[in-house]
Amino acid sequence: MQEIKSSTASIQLEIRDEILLVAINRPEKRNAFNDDLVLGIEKVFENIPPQIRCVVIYGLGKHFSAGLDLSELKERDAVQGLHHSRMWHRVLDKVQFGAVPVVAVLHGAVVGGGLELASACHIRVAETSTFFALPEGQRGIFVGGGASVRVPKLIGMARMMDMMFTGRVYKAEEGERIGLAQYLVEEGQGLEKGIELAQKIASNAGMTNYALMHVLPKIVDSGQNEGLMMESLIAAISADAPEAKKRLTDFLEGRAKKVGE
Ligand code: 1HE
Repeated sequence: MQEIKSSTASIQLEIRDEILLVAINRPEKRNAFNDDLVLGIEKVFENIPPQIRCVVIYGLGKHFSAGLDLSELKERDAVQGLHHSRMWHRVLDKVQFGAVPVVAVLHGAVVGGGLELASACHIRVAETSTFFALPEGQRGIFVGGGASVRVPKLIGMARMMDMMFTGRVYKAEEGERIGLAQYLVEEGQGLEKGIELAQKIASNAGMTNYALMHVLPKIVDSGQNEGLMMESLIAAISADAPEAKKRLTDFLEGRAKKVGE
């Protein structure tokens, strides 16, 4: 077990074969993100060991994360606020567009910046205690960690507006139904499920994971013509890789699993 530690927060790291487990460890403040913790996340995603093929991130204690540490927010002026928000963008871009896919395992509060981190990950698993909210609306502020870009892509703009206008809280089951999470599991089962999914992701061809992480979001953000051209290019490059050729041969010669096996 490795630890990234500052005077106010820590992140625990554990390697299990090709999977890196990242545990946010500030339970006494409900894993609220002060700058130390945000920069700790950056350090983790800048230094993914080369053998790692997938990350699983989760929170220690009763909650995934209570979002931004509000005690730091009070002291900032507008210019500092701008730079602070851009720091979150920089760090969460390293999560979303880093070396390997990231599975978030959620429980308890996934609110504000906690939801911003979760929405920068590639797959979300929610335990039944999970609740999702964007309390920025009630705190008199606006999201600053990328939620306005990433959350509407999961649930649509109208639902995000509702969450901020009215303080609506989505419980786990409803959150899974609308797309805030892809998997709903019993309490205490999240990490096991997250690792199971990470193992599947790790067993993919590297080029497929790369295309999903780095190309698909650009296709989605682009116009139809550009998107279709990018799709053709990445399809051709992926299929040309020796690993793809081997996987296709394995299937054709009866050595690969069928769909659903
Ligand atoms: C905090 C924070 C925090 C807890 N910043 N200190 N996020 C919010 O508006 C959510 C605010 N937090 C809550 O609503 C609740 O804490 C929870 C529902 C998440 C958890 O409740 P509970 O009963 O388990 O814990 P608690 O007793 O409220 O909190 C325990 C301690 O954590 C307490 O400190 P203590 O010194 O009195 O023990 C709380 O003050 C502290 N704590 N949450 C600072 N968020 C990039 S922009 C993103 C913008 C946002 O994320 S805004 C949303 C902020």
